[in-house]
Amino acid sequence: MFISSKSTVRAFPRTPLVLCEKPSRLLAEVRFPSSKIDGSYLAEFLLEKGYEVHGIVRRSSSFNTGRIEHLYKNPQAHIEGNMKLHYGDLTDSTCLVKIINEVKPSEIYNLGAQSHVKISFDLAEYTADVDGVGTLRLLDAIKTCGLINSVKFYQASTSELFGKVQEIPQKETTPFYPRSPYGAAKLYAYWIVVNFREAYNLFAVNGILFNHESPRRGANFVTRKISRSVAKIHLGQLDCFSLGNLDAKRDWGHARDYVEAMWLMLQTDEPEDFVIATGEVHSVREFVEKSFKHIGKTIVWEGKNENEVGRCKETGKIHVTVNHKYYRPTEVDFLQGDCTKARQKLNWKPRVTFDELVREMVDADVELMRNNPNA
Ligand code: GDR
Repeated sequence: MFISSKSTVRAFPRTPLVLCEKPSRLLAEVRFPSSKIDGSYLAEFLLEKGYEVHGIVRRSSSFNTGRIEHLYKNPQAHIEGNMKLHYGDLTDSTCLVKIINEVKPSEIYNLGAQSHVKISFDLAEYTADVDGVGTLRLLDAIKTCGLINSVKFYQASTSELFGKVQEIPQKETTPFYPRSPYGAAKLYAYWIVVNFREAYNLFAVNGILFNHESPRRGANFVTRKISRSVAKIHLGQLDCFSLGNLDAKRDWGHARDYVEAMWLMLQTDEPEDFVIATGEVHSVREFVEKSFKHIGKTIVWEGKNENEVGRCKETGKIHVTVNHKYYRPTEVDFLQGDCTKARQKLNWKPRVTFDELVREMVDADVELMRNNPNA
């Protein structure tokens, strides 16, 4: 669901004064997947700032706008206010040209992607098309529409570029070594953005964001899979769930903090690439332990590799098993970002701590599952 939709947001400040004073920022278009978390938080953030936000949504036979429903002027009737949606797709150049030409944005945030790393091994060609060439299509559409000198472009780059890390921690100058079709596609996107900046003087930036989570995270990313399962176990709706590599380590922040960094990158005078991260590293195993701790259970690990299980110390029940099907052909074992540049130049810093993130996700899923056990 979350990988199937992409959307764009355009924005312009509502106040006529700002329109007059800053004509180059009159309009902003933001590509974001409406059913993904970043798009929904970014849309909220921009609407709050007075932007008019335009999103591109991929056509689907089922509704895929769940995470932005509350942003409609009338959510019951889907009546648009300052958030407007367009049907479109990163694989369709014509529609991108049409939408950009109609909207004439001043800011574009390209968050559209097939964003699941494991799934990219199965959908490698599609991932390359959407995440890699799709970025080129969007950049070319800006050029075709004659907006190269007026628009500011944000590209959702990723810590997956660092893959098999060549340096710890990873910063803007760390060499890339992607480990998946997703990472390789994003590598192309990264460099085509740099090329448009250097060749055509486009204000284009790469936000190299490390993992960022929230209760809105898609259900098959590891943090949300854990928080959902732990919530169901707490409510007696589930006994046990399976994970893959428990020892993978990530630098996990909160998505709400990270969309602010996206916006800040477009408010600078010179386009530059930035790493956005917390600098803290935790394992999948730790995320599991903390989530269970929050519902009053202590997890004790037994066994090794695929035979490892997580048992509840208090009840003796096995709640976690390991399943090989969740392993990746090539894994990214360890990511830790150094966001010193963003701290210094954007005055950005992460606010939500790891403990707060885990608690917020588990609490939200307990609430969700209590009201709707089939969610
Ligand atoms: P990631 O996120 O691949 O880092 O990419 P994900 O949550 O999928 O995996 C994180 C780590 O957890 C391990 N893992 C599992 N992962 C999933 N999904 N399901 C499991 O059952 C499981 N068990 C263990 C993985 O092997 C991995 O090491 C995310 C995406 O949002 C990208 O789009 C984004 O670019 C990066 O974060 C930054």
